[in-house]
Amino acid sequence: MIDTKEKQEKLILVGIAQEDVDEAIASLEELEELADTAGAFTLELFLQSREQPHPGTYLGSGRIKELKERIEALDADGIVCDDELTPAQMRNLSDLLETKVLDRSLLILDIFAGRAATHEGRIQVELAQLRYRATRLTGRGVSLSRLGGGIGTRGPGESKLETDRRAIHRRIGVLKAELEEVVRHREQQREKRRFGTVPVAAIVGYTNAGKSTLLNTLTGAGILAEDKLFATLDPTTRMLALPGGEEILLTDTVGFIRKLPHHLIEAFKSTLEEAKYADLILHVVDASGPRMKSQMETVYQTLRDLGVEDQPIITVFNKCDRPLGDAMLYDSQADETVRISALKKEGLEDLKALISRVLQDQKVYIDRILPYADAAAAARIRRYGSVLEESYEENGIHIRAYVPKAIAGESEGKN
Ligand SMILES: Nc1nc2c(ncn2[C@@H]2O[C@H](COP(=O)(O)OP(=O)(O)OP(=O)(O)O)[C@@H](O)[C@H]2O)c(=O)[nH]1
Ligand SMILES: [Mg+2]
Repeated sequence: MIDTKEKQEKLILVGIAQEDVDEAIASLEELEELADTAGAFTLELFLQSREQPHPGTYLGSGRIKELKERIEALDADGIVCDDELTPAQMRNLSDLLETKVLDRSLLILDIFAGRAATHEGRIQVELAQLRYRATRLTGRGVSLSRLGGGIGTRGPGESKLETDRRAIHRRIGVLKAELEEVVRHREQQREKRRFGTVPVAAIVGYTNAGKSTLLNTLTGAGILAEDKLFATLDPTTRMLALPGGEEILLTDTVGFIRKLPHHLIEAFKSTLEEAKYADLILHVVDASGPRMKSQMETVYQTLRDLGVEDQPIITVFNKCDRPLGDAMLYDSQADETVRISALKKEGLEDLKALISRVLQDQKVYIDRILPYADAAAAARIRRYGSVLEESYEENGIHIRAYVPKAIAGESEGKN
């Protein structure tokens, strides 16, 4: 991600503590990781306690003066505010501070732009970036022009981001149409998978929790896993064989983070929605991290926002090879929990057994007579279900079995 031709930007990170100072500091520290991932160097953290961000300037006027002095003293290239700024706040701050002003959303968008590898990923990122820009280029608010180059101006791939307002709106139209096409194709694939009735488990979790490492460990998927935020953007799906011989599809996808920009959620909806159509959610948690609880809360909030509500959840407490913090490893929102180390390959058998069990619980009991002509249905039940009894009778095959809901629905009404 770090472009060696560009000089590393030195930034001051600015946050507001509303009630909980620890929470605000944790959020700023995470912003520092984001800045690092985007290739910038953090000079210092600058926190103001305020009930609300100032509606016009984010910070109060006294603190703005102080911040300006710090910018000069440290020779900073710019600042990053920990919340998404309104167009007015961004314009006013950059006028008052006479420096480059970024916000958390721009930073995340910039990282995504550097990560997007597939056609779909690129469209989604560019769309999110342009929508963010479109609101900031109205009226005389060309505050983005002060960005110069570097963070906040990089498009996906090598492309340079549009700065002309009318051109932006035109491009948004083109991208939207392209994305709809890609999404339609993807939904068709999803339908095909459904029809195949192999259950799908979606791996979700906070960024850097170890989702890709888990998929790699379980299936040898060979996808990039690294100690950076948002290493994965595009969904990867692999087959996993469970101890009972049953097979499932595992999908790894983009991680969540607090204050995920809504433009990104909007643009990445089809990717994020992988979880919505899954039969089972594997919620991977970094159990060794100091922010475990608030990260889990963010994940659940994001899942609710995406309308993921009905699926069973297995919470996978990962990185248990490391010293764990004081927090208790339990999760009242999950159906089951398990402790593992994806890196050291510990606890994987327990996890697989748990997946089998939860999927088994998902199955429904059927007691049916299938006409002999419908041999395919019987074969599917044998393949994907657990048969309790099978006998050949005058009018067909009598089967009692536990089967996935999809299969139960399929042969319904035929008995
Ligand atoms: N100690 C330890 N480190 C782990 C474990 N699992 C993953 N990691 C490390 O955690 C970092 C992040 O792992 P990833 O698998 O990329 O995490 P991710 O959830 O896919 O992250 P994003 O794709 O960025 O959202 C990597 O440096 C891994 O080596 C584990 O069980 N123990
Ligand atoms: Mg990943």
